[in-house]
Amino acid sequence: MNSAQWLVLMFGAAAIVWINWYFFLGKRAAVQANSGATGMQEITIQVLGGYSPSLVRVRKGQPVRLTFDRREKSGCSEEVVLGSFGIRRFLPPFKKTVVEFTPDKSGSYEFTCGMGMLRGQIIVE
Ligand SMILES: [Cu+2]
Repeated sequence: MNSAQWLVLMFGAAAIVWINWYFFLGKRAAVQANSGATGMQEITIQVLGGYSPSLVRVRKGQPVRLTFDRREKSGCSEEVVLGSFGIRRFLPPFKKTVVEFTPDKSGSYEFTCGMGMLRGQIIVE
């Protein structure tokens, strides 16, 4: 093999490692919501081609305030759906939208865009 072929091979291997890290390990880095003196568990989720963080940990029985900070106009992310909590909310572009609920059962709950393409997860424990 010549050096150009090696380069392509190395690049391909690096891309595979990165993709695996991004989808499997990166996604697992859950963010624990902060709860201040009020007991409100607050977290801001950036909406830009996906949800960041996409995995959020909260405690059962305490109110949760998710602030969706939508930084794009792409039609895909204009709605967020938390089916298990009966929530469907329009997210105006370049604005922050607050969604509040109190999880009363532990488990793992999905939140998605209106079409179910972008996905995130809330873990209640
Ligand atoms: Cu979508």
